[in-house]
Amino acid sequence: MKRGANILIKRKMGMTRRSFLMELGRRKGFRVESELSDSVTHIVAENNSYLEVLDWLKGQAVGDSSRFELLDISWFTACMEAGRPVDSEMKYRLVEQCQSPPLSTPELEMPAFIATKVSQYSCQRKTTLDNYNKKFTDAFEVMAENYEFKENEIFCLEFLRAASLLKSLPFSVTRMKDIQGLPCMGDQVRDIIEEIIEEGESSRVKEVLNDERYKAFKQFTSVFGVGVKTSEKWYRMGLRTVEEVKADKTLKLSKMQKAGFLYYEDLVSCVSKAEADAVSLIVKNTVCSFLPDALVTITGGFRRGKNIGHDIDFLITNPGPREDDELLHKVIDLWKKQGLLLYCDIIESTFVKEQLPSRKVDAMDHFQKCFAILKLYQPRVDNSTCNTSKKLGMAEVKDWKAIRVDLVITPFEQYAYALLGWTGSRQFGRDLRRYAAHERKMILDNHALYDRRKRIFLKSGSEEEIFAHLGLDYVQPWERNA
Ligand code: DCT
Ligand code: MG
Repeated sequence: MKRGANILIKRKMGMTRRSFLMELGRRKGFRVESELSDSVTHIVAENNSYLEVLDWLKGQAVGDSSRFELLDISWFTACMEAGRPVDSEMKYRLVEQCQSPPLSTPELEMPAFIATKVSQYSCQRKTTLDNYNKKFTDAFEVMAENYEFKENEIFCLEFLRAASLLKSLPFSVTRMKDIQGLPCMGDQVRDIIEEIIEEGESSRVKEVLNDERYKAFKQFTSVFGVGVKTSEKWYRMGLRTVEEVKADKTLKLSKMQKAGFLYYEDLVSCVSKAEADAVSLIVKNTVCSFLPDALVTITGGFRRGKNIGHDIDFLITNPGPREDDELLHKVIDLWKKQGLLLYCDIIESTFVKEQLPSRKVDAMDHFQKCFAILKLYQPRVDNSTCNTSKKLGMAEVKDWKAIRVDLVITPFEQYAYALLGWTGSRQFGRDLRRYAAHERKMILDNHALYDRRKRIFLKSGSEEEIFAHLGLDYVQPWERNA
């Protein structure tokens, strides 16, 4: 930032102050850019007049400069205090004053701060688990789920994107003005936000929550192995609850669904971080007993810092030159022998070398994998001397919990792509692929990144390299809770 025709020291001080304020803004969750770009919405200056900033803007080849709000530093300070963007009222605006124009072209190094427009892609936002807009995002997720049950993908995605966007905001939305200029805020979404602001709840969401079909589908899909198609079939048969399905002995259930009903209570109760750590130890020990150098990484929600989940996802790779196609089978066989395996479905790899990545946004990948249910023994906290499943008087004590575990085996050279994909969130992954396709003419999936213009595969040894290939700032796993 320029401080008039001042000497070097002052300018240096200016840069330090600028860095400090930029850092402060970023820490508070604002998007503060160091350079002017298309996404900039607000320009903040300190010690520069309206005319000086305007002159500087003219030299920046930005076209119509009226699209920026030119504000005084007092606006930025007010935002920092409020923890949210405050209205750019008159008192904060830089305005033309009766003063003579600067004698020479101002040599503005850079106007102070530039708060940028929020990106429509969640891979260009930081979304931690601190959600300041839960009452809105919960409502959107109900709407999205209802549209998913109706197989209306467009409306479903509209609500998922809106939920994801509000999760990334560093403040609670309290007025319609707060969402002005934000992407992903369609009419349906705005109506619900408005109603929640005014009434405290949304009548449309309430209607869905009381809807017979929604309630039945919600129950059915909570069973492992039951999706929308099966739910539709059962609903048409007049079934409405999990108990009714269980009681109907004429139904043909898949092996997966049978396990889903058998361990229903355990599986609907969430997996805790402590349980994830305990299972992680079992997986690592078993895998390393066969391949000591294997890399076992927990992915999914737990890698994003969540402390509960519906399952535990693992990625397994062998850094050595040799792959072991039998590893997964060996692990599963051992668990069977140890009596730890309650269910498993092994899917063999369908990966074909040199095949282009999948263009589908929600495509399954081709890795060898296993969807399993493990028996996790839990230490009982009681005074009895029995600490295993022994007869306690008349009652049998269950001292284990059924836990859903996904194991995915990846070749080492695809590991970074698999890690990025399996870390999620689902919405973050969708937006990464959408961004790659629409903004970079590249195709990304869990195996590779392909540059369509150059017609080459881009190799990556780490997630950081994938972001770099895509021209994106790196987003940490805990900032991917979109
Ligand atoms: N994923 C993927 N391909 C699949 C399934 C999942 O790339 N066939 C990605 C998307 C998210 C991530 O893997 C983990 O999936 P989930 O376990 O469904 O999601 P989660 O974020 O771990 O959520 P939860 O806490 O409910 O397990
Ligand atoms: Mg998971």
